[in-house]
Amino acid sequence: MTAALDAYWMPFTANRHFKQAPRLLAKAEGMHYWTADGRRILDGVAGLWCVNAGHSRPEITAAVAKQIEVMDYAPPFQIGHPAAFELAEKVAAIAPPGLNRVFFTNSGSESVDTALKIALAYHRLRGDGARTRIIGRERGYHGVGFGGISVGGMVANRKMWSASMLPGVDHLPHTHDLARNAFSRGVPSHGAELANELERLVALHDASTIAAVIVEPIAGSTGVLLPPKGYLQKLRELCTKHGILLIFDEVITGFGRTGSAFGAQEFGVTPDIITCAKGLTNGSVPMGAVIVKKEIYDAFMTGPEGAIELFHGYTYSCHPTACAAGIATLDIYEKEGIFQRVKDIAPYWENAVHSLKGLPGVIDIRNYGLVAALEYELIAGAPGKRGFDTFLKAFDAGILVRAAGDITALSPPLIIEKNQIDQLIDTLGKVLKSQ
Ligand code: PXG
Ligand code: PLP
Repeated sequence: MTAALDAYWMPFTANRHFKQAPRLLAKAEGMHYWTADGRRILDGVAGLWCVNAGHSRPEITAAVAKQIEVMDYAPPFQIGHPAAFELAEKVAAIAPPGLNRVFFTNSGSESVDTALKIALAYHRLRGDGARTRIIGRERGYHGVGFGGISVGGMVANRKMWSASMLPGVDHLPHTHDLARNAFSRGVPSHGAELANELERLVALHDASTIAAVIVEPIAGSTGVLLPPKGYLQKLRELCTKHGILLIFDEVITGFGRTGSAFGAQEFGVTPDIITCAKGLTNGSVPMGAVIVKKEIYDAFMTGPEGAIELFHGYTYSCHPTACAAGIATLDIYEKEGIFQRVKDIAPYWENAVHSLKGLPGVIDIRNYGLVAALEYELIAGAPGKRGFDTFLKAFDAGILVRAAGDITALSPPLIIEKNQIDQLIDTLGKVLKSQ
């Protein structure tokens, strides 16, 4: 028997609609969920872009169980525990060269807020305290903290709180351009010049007032928006030219999704700060991290040795169970060559998703690594309806996909096999044909 549904206020959910016909998951293993009534569902979105090594991995379960038995909790301020240092070293070892100092949080949203605070404090500590502006991007998603929604670019996440945004934030234009790039395979050819919009913002505000630019290498939450060829490189060049820190929000692109450890390596562009979460613990225990260049860390290590250098942290920063999960997760990625696996299977994935071209309402298909999206023609007067209906019908048909407005996003666990790709895409195809 399921408990009453009234008390729980569900996040990012149509609560009343859901509670009329609840969709309840009860068990997960490998590539699958099972519903409370025993139906098996193929997971096409790695939970929520996070279960990269597949569900309920025994190695992670054992590590977490052992840790919680030995030591349930350890305070993170002015005292430490070995697993935190071990995990930080492991994260640094797979991060791009030069990014080797790691601050732990409990989510992507906290990682973003932390990164923004570090960027602002960094400039101030170096005597460049007029750099207070942060530049985000339209259609960006950086979590739901006040910092994250300020630099983010999703109107529904912003409009209720518009008077409470961080001051001085501005936005680059998004790079989504179906007129020129529809049905691209991999990164689209057109749009690198949009990075030059940063020059316009510099001309407007002056570089001396800008602390950082934050972008997702691939925007996930708004429907898989890929960086045009050369765009991230150009952004990097302009940030360097103007002394602006470049932050890559890799909450989704981190830990193998693109075929490299981070999008930074995949796209050959090294930011100054990376935010991550999700795949860090394979989604098993909440955890996020901010990875910074050593120079940034060093800028803080200047006052008296007995003084706290950064007045920031969370009760659950580097929680022992999260650290244990993170260590076990990174071990799996390494042992099983998970990131390389993505590169190997990506061409098959690309062909499979693009086989849906021509189905009713489909106006774009795009892909990279083990991510893809299908975009649908808007139904007049009902934005988001086609995306949500597709999600509901797909769930009934035994696959979990993600609706982002009128876009279906796909991001399966990175252990997906070819026959499971076939099943996912065939089922989605049938759903689209039936609409
Ligand atoms: N940055 C990025 C790039 C993200 O994708 C966050 C920050 C926030 O992380 P937390 O752990 O605070 O949720 C995310 C999270 C979706 C969807 O619909 C994606 C996310 C969260 C919720 C929904 O695809 N990504
Ligand atoms: N609110 C109160 C009253 C607290 O005492 C604390 C932490 O001690 C917080 C919020 C912040 O919680 P956390 O450290 O889990 O983010």
